[in-house]
Amino acid sequence: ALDLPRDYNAATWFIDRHLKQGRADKVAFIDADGSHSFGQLAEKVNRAGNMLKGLGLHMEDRIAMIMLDTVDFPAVFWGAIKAGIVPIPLNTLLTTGDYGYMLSDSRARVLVISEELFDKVEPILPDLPLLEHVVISGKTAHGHALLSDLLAKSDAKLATAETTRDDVAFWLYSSGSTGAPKGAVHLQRDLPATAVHYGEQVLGIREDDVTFSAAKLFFAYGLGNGMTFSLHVGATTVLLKDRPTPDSVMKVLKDHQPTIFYGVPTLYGTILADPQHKRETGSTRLRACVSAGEALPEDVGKRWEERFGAAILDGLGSTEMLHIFLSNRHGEVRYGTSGKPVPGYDLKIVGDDGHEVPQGEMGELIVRGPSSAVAYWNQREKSLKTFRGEWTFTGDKYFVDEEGYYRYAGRGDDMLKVGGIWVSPFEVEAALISHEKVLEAAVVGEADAEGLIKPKAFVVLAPGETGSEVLAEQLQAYVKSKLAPYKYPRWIEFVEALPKTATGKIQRFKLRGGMRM
Ligand code: 3SK
Repeated sequence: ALDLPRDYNAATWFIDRHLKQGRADKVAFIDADGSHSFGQLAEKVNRAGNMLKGLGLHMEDRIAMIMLDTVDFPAVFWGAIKAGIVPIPLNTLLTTGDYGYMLSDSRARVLVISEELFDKVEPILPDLPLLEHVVISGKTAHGHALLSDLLAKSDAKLATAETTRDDVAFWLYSSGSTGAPKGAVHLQRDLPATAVHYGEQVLGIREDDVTFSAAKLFFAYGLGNGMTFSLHVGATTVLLKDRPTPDSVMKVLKDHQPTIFYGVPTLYGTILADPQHKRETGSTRLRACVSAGEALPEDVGKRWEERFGAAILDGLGSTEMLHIFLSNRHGEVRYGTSGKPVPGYDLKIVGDDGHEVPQGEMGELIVRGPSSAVAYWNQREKSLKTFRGEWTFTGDKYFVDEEGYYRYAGRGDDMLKVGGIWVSPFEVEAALISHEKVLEAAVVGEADAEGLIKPKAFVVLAPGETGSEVLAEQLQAYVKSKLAPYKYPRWIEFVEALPKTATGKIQRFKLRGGMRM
């Protein structure tokens, strides 16, 4: 474990240290508005911390952030941490209903939200009595306060809160296979642990790197990639506010020539689908790429390395462990595997009885390491199942091959990872079933042409209804209107009945890879 002092606030290392180390004028972030130096960032962080205190917040109070990737994100996140206040970045792609749940579950007293996303929360604000202030990042206040105005009025000096390494620093919500999302509670010590063990020791990030993460800052993967790792070594980070499409990503690669790029398998696959996309039309300085979120198909890794001249380090991480704890290494990449344990983390593969299985056999992957969340907020039973003493149960099935590489073998539950983000089949099924023409539905993961998993729905129609392409499209549009759009089923197959157990449970395993009754 890292030798952190007991009295510890992560902002001292990640933000304020750069001023003492002569980086005040070095560029920390480049976003849609231009460049922001480490000195400017440190001042903005102080102003953000003072802003929150000025709004009446005290140590351990919580704020929610629904923020696109601009420099306002690190300013608010670190301002809160430096003041001992707990920031909770939320996925920016969710629905009004999702936000209603998370804002009331977290009891956040302040919400900082990008102006582009305000309409998603506006209808629920009257139902959130504990939410006292809404602050808008952007130029249109929508009847609330503008972050820029509040920052301008706040003091540029802020005393660091007297936290310890074991104080709660921030939360991140993780989706579950059943029920509501769970707030994973992370400590001050967790951010430096991922920056040292993965960022420095595996990825080898350096001060002269320029990094770009297509995975957004709200996501644990993006939080490390697009913020913590660079701040740990004093590197420069490019932030993309827009959705990461192949074209927008290639434009950032071309314009900013990053040396490190972090993506997810779906994105690597779609970039490769256009033969014009290559090292010469992107970044000629690329020296390392990272993939996580879902298993990287072997072929995608090999084709990317050939075309872009930089290997992809595929790894496995989780919101609960904060970042990657199992990864391929430079010079030892084995595509089609998740590599080997990251230094500082112990891994075991266990059977249903909790005992380690013999080498080569499949079981559940469990992990012990210095960045594990301590619990899920307000969810005792789910916490007990996941955080068992020092070990965190991942729910992922793995086996280790003869050379010690970990190979992914699926999920222990029915959850799907789509473009790196968890999707619960139950949620998609519930959306489908709420359509008047649908009687029953079952959703499973199906590999697309690139070998990447997407939701597929098997639908039993209500009596008198007939399946057609038009109806399938209507149902897809319907799901998109009810849930975050990335959750919609890419294929819909109409069936007479679903396979079920004697007790009426849908046997999803029979639907994977096609209907087998
Ligand atoms: O969810 C994931 O797959 C993930 C991967 C890497 C780092 C962090 C996370 C949450």
